[in-house]
Parts: sequence; C-alpha cells; structure tokens
Amino acid sequence: MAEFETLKIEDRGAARIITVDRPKALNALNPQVIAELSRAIEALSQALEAGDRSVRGVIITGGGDKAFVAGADIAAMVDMDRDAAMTFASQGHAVGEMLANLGVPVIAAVNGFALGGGCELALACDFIIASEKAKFGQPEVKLGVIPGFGGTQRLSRRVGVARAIELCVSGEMIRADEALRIGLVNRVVAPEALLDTCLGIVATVAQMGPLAVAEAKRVVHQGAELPLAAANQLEVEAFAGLFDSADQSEGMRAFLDKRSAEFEGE
Ligand code: DAK
Repeated sequence: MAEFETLKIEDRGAARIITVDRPKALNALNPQVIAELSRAIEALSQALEAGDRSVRGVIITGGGDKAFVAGADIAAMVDMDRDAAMTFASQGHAVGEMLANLGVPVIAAVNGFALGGGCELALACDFIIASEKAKFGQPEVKLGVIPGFGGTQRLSRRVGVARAIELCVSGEMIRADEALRIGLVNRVVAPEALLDTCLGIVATVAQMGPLAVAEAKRVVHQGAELPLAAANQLEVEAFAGLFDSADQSEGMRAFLDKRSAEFEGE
C-alpha cells in the first residue's frame, strides 16, 4: 500500500501487519504517523463493515530491530502550545478508540523499545506479545509532561493503580520479563519468534466464527467499563444475539457432525 510514508502495510495469511517504519527516529510517533495510522485503521474498519473477511487480525510492530516505538516524536512536540498538544493528544486517543472498536483482535508485537506513546500504542492494542529484547516505560515525566495517549488510564487498568503510578512518576524502563510478571504483556518470546507467534495467533483466530470473535472483543472491552451486573447483561445479550447467526448453527452442527466448521461470518 504505497499511500503511506511512515507505515509499511502487508497482508500475510489472515493477518494485516502494520509496521511503524521510521527506524532512524526509533519509530517515534509524529503527527504524520498518527494520521496515517488513523487512515490505515479506518480503511480496514470500513472493509470489515462491508463484510470483507480476508483480514482476521492485526499485528502492529516497529521497523528495524531496535524499537517498537520509542515514544511520541519529541522534535515534533518541543514547540507545541497547549492547543497543538490538545489536538495531538486527541488524535492519538482517536487511534486508540479505533483499535478498540475494530471487529478483529489487534496484537502489539513489541520488538524493542516501547516508551511513552509507544507503550501507549501497545496498550491500545488488545494484547501484547513481546520479544525478550523489549523494554517498556512511560518516561514522559523526564520531559516535563505526562502520558498523553491514554497511558495513565490504560496502564493502570492493565497493571493496577500502584504499578502504573510507579512507572509514570519514575520514568523507569522495565524489561520484558518484568512486564510479563506484572501483566503488561501476555507472552514473551525470542526475538526471531515474535512475528511467527503473532501470525500463529491470528491463524488460530481465523478458524473461529468471525461474528463471535468480534462480539467477544466488544463485550470484554465494553464490559470492563461497566458495573458487573450491567456487564453480565451485556454478555447475555451478545450471547443470545449470536443465536440469530448462521455461524452459531454451523459451529454447533459441525461439532455434532465431528467435522470442521466453515464459518461465513453471517
Ligand atoms: N522522539 C524523537 N526522536 C527520537 C525519540 C523520540 N521519542 N526516541 C529516539 N529518537 C531518535 C534520537 O533522537 C536519535 O536520533 P539521531 O540523534 O540519530 O538523529 C535516534 O532516534 C536514535 O536514538 P538514540 O541515539 O537516543 O538511541 P539510544 O539507543 O542511545 O537510546 C532510547 C534509545 C530509546 C533509550 C533513547 O532514544 C530515548 O530515551 N528516547 C526517548 C524516549 C522517550 O523519552 N520517549 C517518550 C517520548 S514522550 C501528549 C501526547 C503524547 C505524549 C505526551 C503528551 N499530548 C500531546 C498531551 C507522549 C509523550 C511521549 O511519548
């Protein structure tokens, strides 16, 4: 997809791999990267809504072998005033919301530094698979600011308030094994196994009912923001709603017939 200057986009199997590709700046997020991420995700969202089932999962990673994303681009931010910072932060948040609303899972394949806005981009993905070389941190306080793309909120929801505050006020980096221990990442793998691990996850998801996958993601995300009784009701409605689908019938009949299900996403 040639229309992107800061991203590389490639479909492999059922996976769409989006690589933030500014390795000389350790893939730092400037307004152009944010705008291109928005466009890339919006295009996929429209395709999914139009019934295109070719992409069943998204993998976001960083170009080069050093960084996932080393943060928002400090050179682009240094002269920003309050209004410009507000716009930049809002655009970053919009990307996070688009990722959460996408009807397929989004995996962050963290191959190196995931700092500041990079850690926040990883947190905006549905889950994180990290290379043993990955390092995570929210070093914004060293620059006199705080996380601006959802870091204070998504990080505390993922690892708890106390750990989030420690990371956000110390600016310290943690290694992949510590990120695993505190629940920031789902799995840590050898650097050379990172992409294949993520592709394998998408290949597994691609065998499942597409509507069920989308609903599972939606209900987990939306339910996390609700009191338990309301969240359980959301689940009940989504569960029941899937009984209107051909996929439910196909999935259950295939089990009883001892054959593989062939889901149509309908
Ligand atoms: N921005 C711009 N350039 C960066 C960068 C970044 N975040 N990180 C690295 N680079 C550039 C370096 O300047 C260097 O460029 P040249 O000098 O070669 O031109 C090149 O990438 C290679 O980096 P280093 O030479 O520094 O490489 P090292 O291996 O020595 O160190 C490092 C790697 C990742 C430890 C180091 O580069 C580093 O500390 N980078 C900065 C990490 C950081 O502080 N990240 C957080 C950025 S602040 C908001 C919205 C969002 C945010 C805040 C508010 N609103 C608008 C309210 C988020 C803020 C952030 O993310």
